[in-house]
Amino acid sequence: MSGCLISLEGGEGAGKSSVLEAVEGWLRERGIEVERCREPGGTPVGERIRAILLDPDLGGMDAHTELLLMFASRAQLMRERVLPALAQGRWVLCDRFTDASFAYQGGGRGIDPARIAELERWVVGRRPDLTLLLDVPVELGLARARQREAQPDRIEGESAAFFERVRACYRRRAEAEPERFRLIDARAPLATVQAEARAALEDLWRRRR
Ligand code: Z5A
Repeated sequence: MSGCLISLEGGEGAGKSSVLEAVEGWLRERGIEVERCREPGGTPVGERIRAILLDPDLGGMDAHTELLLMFASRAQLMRERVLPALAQGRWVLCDRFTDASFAYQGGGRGIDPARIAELERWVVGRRPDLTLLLDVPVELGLARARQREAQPDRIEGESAAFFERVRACYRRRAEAEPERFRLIDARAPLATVQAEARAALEDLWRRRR
């Protein structure tokens, strides 16, 4: 059986990392082999690209450069980890995937989504089997993220208006593809959010058995 590709998406401080832990544990308890990765990054090449993308000293980066670097990291991740894992029947859990490019570089920076879709066809060629979208109001997410980190990275330093556009774009994508997305209200306590995420995985698991 070929594996499943599951992505976690959401704005700043939505709780993706915290939810990934819970979801991974649930899958392993069921004997499913899991490949966990993050974007940008997830490979030695991708982690170097990530360092460039998030460096707060590189404030002059053009939006198209940013988009192409996101996809350069993704190209490496697909070939080095995602495609081999899926071919071996593993479930891939990815902390962000192509929807993030539509939301941040499309919604946030204003790049034409048709351009991003071209890159998606060329570099990725598929969408996740399931996308968990952790939706949280921008102010709440930023407050959570601020508690955790001292200095914001290059993208975290963007304005609240930028993050509002990102959130709106994510929500539109979830509305347009309800069969792929599970929209989770991430204002709820973490245990509730984790339980909803596990329930979505359980649905997928039952359908695949
Ligand atoms: N990016 C892009 O622009 N284009 C792309 O194509 C891709 C990415 C792939 C790096 O992503 C940046 O790259 C990101 C988008 C951009 N920039 N931004 N902004 P990242 O995923 O590595 O970084 P991130 O978005 O900054 O993730 P994060 O801030 O680490 O968020 P999180 O993983 O969703 O949150 P968390 O670490 O699980 O939780 C944050 C805190 O909130 C923590 O203290 C938790 O204990 C707390 N928390 C979480 N959930 C709850 C609930 N439910 N209640 C109370 N407290 C909670």
